Amino acid sequence: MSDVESEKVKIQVIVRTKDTDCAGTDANVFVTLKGEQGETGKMELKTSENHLNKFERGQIDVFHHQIAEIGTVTAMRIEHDNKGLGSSWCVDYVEIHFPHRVYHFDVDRWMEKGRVDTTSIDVDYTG
Ligand SMILES: [Ca+2]
Repeated sequence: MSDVESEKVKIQVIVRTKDTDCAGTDANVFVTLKGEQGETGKMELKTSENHLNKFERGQIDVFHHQIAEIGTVTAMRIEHDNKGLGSSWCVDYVEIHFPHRVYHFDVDRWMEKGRVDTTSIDVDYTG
């Protein structure tokens, strides 16, 4: 194992879709974490540990990623590519589970082209 690989941190990204009409999406979803020592770049949330059809109404989906050390997390961006029918999506919250720390981000917003016209939301970590 190289030094670079040994410095990787295993995280879980947990996303809850709101339990409201048409909240679910089939668009491709990405999360970026910003930390005091760097940022992750866009991570695709591709394979949900617990659902074949991810990001549906009221669902909590769990994703696994390995990232380089970025220090204390300061902000999170969640975005989607607006693909698929009914791509609008209402996100309740995102939680990032590090081995020794959990960062909770309340989102509670729609992401879509059209009405609110945003497919990207930045949330600062407020503790
Ligand atoms: Ca879906």
